[in-house]
Amino acid sequence: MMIILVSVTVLLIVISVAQILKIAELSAVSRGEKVYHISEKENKLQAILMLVFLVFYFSFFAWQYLKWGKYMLPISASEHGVGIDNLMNVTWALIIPVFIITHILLFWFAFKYSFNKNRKAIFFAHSNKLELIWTLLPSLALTVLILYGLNNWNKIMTPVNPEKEHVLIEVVGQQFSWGARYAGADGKLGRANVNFIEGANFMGVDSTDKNANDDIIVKGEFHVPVNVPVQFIFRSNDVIHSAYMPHFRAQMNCVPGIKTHFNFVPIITTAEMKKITKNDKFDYLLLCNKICGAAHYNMQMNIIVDTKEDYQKWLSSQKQFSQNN
Ligand SMILES: [Cu+2]
Repeated sequence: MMIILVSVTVLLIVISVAQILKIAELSAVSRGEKVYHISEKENKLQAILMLVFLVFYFSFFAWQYLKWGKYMLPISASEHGVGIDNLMNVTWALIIPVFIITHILLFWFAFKYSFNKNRKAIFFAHSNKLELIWTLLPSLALTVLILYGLNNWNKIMTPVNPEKEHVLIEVVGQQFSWGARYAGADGKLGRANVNFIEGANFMGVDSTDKNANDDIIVKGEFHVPVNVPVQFIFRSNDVIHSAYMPHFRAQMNCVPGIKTHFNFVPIITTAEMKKITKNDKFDYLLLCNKICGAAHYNMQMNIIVDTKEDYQKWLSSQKQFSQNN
């Protein structure tokens, strides 16, 4: 009811303002005034406002950076993340100067070339040279960025060589929590199927598959060893989720019915990152980055990066799948 009343009131105000303006316009016409004539004073004011806006605009960006800059991510905790950060920095280095120069020119020109009845505009239809410059320069910049990006992408998306030392973890998302499963001593994850999801077996692990016996399933937090490649397999039990590990510059969709992959090498332990960020409460996080329902914001899991020894200790203290069932 309140919304309807407010909407009707706003509508009536708009209609009355429009009517008042119309009356003012008609009475000006009847006095023989030129209604759409813009005086020199108005023109100058608009030109100055362009410069005022320019200052306000850049001050606003500076203020935002000073106010929210502290929420930026710390240095990358994964090997490939360093490459992503470099790519990002190169992109900024290209974009920021262009952004500043074009915006200064935009508003300065609006000020400098505001209407002047004594000045005649130059009729300028075409220049091959100009066309060539503003086509070639952006294409060149974009080609460099895309090739650089592709190079990074190929490095990031190459799966871990299964022959080499690595940790295999399956991450499953469901409304509204995460679970992680380790392959255990045999290095093989047991089969899983949504039809087996029941009670504590929220990952739908097939208990008749012997590869599943030594699998380790954890909730709340999962551990990874530092400097060892981690191969992730992602699944979803219900809707599309997105496994987002910002400190490792990693994100991959979890899609019901298919398995997706990602891998990274953690290079900074949780204890070291606590020192770097000067925050005793710091924890790496796995978040959901796809709005998947009402409690989406609360869908997270802690990631602990341990030394190899601590990781082994933690892993051996966890229950195997066969001990739970
Ligand atoms: Cu989700």
